Amino acid sequence: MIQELPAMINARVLQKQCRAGDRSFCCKECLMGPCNFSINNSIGVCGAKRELVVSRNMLRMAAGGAAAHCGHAQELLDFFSASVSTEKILKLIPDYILRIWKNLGIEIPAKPGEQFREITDALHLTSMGVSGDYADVLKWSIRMGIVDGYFGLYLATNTEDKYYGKPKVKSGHLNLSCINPDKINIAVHGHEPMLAEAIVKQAKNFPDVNLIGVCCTGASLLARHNIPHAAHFLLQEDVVATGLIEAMVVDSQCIMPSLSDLCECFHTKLITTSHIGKMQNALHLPFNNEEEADAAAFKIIETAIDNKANRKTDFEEHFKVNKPEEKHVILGFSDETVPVEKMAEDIAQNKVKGVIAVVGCANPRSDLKGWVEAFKILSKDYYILTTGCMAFEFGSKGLLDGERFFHLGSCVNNSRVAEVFRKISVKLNRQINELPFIVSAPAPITEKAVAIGMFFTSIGCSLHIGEPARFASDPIVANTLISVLHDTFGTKLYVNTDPLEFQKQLLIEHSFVQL
Ligand code: MSK
Repeated sequence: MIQELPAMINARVLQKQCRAGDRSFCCKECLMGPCNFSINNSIGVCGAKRELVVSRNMLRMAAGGAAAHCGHAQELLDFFSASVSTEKILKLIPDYILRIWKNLGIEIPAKPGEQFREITDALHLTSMGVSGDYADVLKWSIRMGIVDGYFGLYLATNTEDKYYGKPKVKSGHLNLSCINPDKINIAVHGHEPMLAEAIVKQAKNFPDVNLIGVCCTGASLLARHNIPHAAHFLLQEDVVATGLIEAMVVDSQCIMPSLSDLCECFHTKLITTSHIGKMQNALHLPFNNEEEADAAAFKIIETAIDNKANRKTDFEEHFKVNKPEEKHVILGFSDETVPVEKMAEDIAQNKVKGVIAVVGCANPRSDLKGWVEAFKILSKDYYILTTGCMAFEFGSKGLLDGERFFHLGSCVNNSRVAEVFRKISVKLNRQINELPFIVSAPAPITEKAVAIGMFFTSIGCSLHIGEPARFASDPIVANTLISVLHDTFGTKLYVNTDPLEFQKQLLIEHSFVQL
């Protein structure tokens, strides 16, 4: 049924993951290398030691993640011709956190746009021959977390809320069953909501159009407009492979380059909309403002309607017979609708041990089934807040009940999680770092997940990283991170790739807090 894969793809071989890079033991910052640090005590051609290389790689990932989130926020501001105002956001940082950062020698960007200078400095200092002090490089990763959190996550979320409204709690539809074989299916995928919002507006005039979301653009449309969420990052190809998608509209971040080849195998029209995110074989429809976004949205709908004639009817029959069971979830939570007061009371009265935020991606290398099961068991003792692809993973297993599991939206909406932590700490009259708040990225994929982890570390949460535990592969780096968290914040770093072990570790080590 599927058309022959283009000869070009057939001739290529799927790349095996590199064992040195997997542990972050590869340095390719200069053309005398690359140097492989798999052997302990090895020294690079320039004299760099392994701990420096692992720390530099970590900072580069955190800087990449911060660039993506700050870029997302900036795109929104440019779109609305809005000026940057971070004053209100920065006022949310508690004084004790500012003091901790000061003791670490970290200052927050003061002037508008300075966050981009910080990202440039992080890349500069990790280029060959600048910083040779691995501990200082690690400190910069925390600094990137702060930039990511306040100038990326908070700024993007607050701007989206201002122009598109704050989500409300509701029941929503999630998984591939939302694809409708009797309609024209348009999938919107990526992270920035501007064009997706324009399509939502225009699609109201076309009753034959079925709009569905993918990845974080999907999570944000689900939370604001109850547009069904078909897939997270990992399932984006499955959406196209149904053979029922007339247009796959992508903006930026987490879009697999494979979509370009995959859409060629079906009738799906791939449409790119970000001025920086282009793909081969795609129709490119960039926009700069609301008027242009409306025009692009109209053209996309027209293109999809015309493309329906190219759909193979066999796919419709196949989907109807094999349609997945519909999944409905409770979603649309924010720091204003999560029951902060009850959570605080339950912590104070030892009814729960704390709150775990399960954030970030769903890496296929990880035991995703095992992680879902582990958090299901942990939810008896903890409230679970969740965002991004892990939220989808919980939803697809029927766990997003709005009682123990709370879906707070897309990746940039992790600022809502931070606000829940801050508000609970205010209610309990305690510092965030004195409370049982754990942020877990059990299956990270992207640089953004590293930046998000560093952000939560910087505000005083304990951090868990699952597979691949890349930065804990070097004992010097791992021990430095553990002692910075312990000595400076009084928090913990959990590096555990085994769901069952992590769950047991928490239940044994983590007792009820005495307030
Ligand atoms: S989409 S960053 S794979 S959570 Fe935000 Fe999922 Fe990770 Fe992308």
